[in-house]
Amino acid sequence: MAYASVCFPMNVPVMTTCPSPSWSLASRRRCFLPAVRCVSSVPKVADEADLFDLKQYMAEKARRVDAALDRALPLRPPERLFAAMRYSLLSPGKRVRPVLTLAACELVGGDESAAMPVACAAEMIHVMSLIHDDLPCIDNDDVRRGRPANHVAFGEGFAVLAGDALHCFAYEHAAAAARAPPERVLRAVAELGRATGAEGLLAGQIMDIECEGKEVGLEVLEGIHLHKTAKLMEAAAACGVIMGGGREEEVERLRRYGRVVGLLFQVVDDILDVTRTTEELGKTAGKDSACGKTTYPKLLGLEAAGRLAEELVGKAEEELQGFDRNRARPLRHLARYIANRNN
Ligand code: GRG
Repeated sequence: MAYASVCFPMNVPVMTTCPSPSWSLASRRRCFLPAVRCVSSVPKVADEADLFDLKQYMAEKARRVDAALDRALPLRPPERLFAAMRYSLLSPGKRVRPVLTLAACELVGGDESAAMPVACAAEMIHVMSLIHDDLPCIDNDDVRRGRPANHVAFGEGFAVLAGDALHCFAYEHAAAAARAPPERVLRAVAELGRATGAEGLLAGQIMDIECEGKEVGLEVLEGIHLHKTAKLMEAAAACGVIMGGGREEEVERLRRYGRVVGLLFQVVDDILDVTRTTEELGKTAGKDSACGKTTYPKLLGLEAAGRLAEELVGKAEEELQGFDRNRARPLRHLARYIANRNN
């Protein structure tokens, strides 16, 4: 497999054993990328019958997620550790992952409150990964969400430990705060652990490190993002259906939706990295090319990367077909928002 020789020259077992079904997406010809050569089927003009104020929806959901996060993690001893955790957790993020969980729960008729602790856990895991990602030994970034990164504000040791503490607390919170049948809670906790661990987000970060400074192709790039970004979004969406009591087939549909949206997110991230300023992004612009990272615009050109993003929106919408059209509206518009976001 091309990836094994490019990224894991030391024969790390995870690569030789094909860690998860999604890893081999490309080699099974289910790779999203070749389709970029086709004309996009996504209409450029919004469907007028499908108007929806996603901005207001996101703002309202984010407000409730913020309040739930604040309640979940009050300041207490050891105070500097909790202060470091709260600093990053409550900083102004888009809350895409928790909103995915809440919207997926409501899609199958569940109540928001059933999914909120798991939604918060997904955000805690995401924030942990941002804190660790910014560390000098990983991505070495000083700015996050428009503020000094955690290690800049609290020092490296605290940033490592605040990330670790948030990671542990995410599972504790999902398990202890959920008011739902225990089998749903157990399954959601397992989903989050699998998405984060050595075959999920962590695998993506390892691949990213191994590939730094190397020329990689589209399949490898897709493999990195499917793990580093999409796994947690898949799990966030699947967990929403699980907590809402959805059927197995619905869990899998939302998992696929989350995967496509995760990849879309990264394609757009790469585009924004070269088209926006640091102020607009709230993180360092132009970082990818400065670090010699392979990106979609670098491999495909900006225009084709944009067409790929449009195509992924279409694939996300396909996964929502068959669900109640009104209930699916937030997720349909969320995919479009991710494609058109500015930061
Ligand atoms: C210790 C288990 C463990 C994991 C850490 C460092 C690391 C391993 C993983 C890095 C993962 C990472 C930072 C992926 C990038 C994901 C991504 C696209 C982040 C930006 O997400 P947004 O735009 O950010 O949703 P906001 O700030 O809006 O939440």
